[in-house]
Amino acid sequence: MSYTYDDQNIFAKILRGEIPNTTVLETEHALAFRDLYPQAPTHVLVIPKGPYVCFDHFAQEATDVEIIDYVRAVGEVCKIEGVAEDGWRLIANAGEHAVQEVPHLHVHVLAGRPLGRMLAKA
Ligand code: DGP
Repeated sequence: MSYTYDDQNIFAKILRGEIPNTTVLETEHALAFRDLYPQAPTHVLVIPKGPYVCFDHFAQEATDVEIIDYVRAVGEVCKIEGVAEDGWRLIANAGEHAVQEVPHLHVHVLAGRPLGRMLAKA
């Protein structure tokens, strides 16, 4: 599978400073900001700064430095948001069946209320 990155996606625009965001954390290779349409009291998106479409693209092509920075950024967001005690969920949607709306890798950090089961039973 080859990945084609569209640099006009909304998160690319956020990274270029063309669209505002509410930043929670910025690192050398990652940015974390609040979701515009929060689905839980804590709903933070964590994105790499590099042009990766989705998690599998990132896992296959990012450098070790980018991957370490990104995973540590998720951990730091958890600390900042204080989610560990009551529990939280990490979601990465990829592609059509997962209804990925923005084609720049992002994980959702969700917390602050009971989140229910991971998937509705089919
Ligand atoms: P997904 O379905 O996994 O691609 O989630 C995309 C998320 O991005 C969705 O929860 C809403 C959020 N979102 C869309 N546009 C914007 C925006 O302009 N700013 C911010 N902060 N979030 C956005």
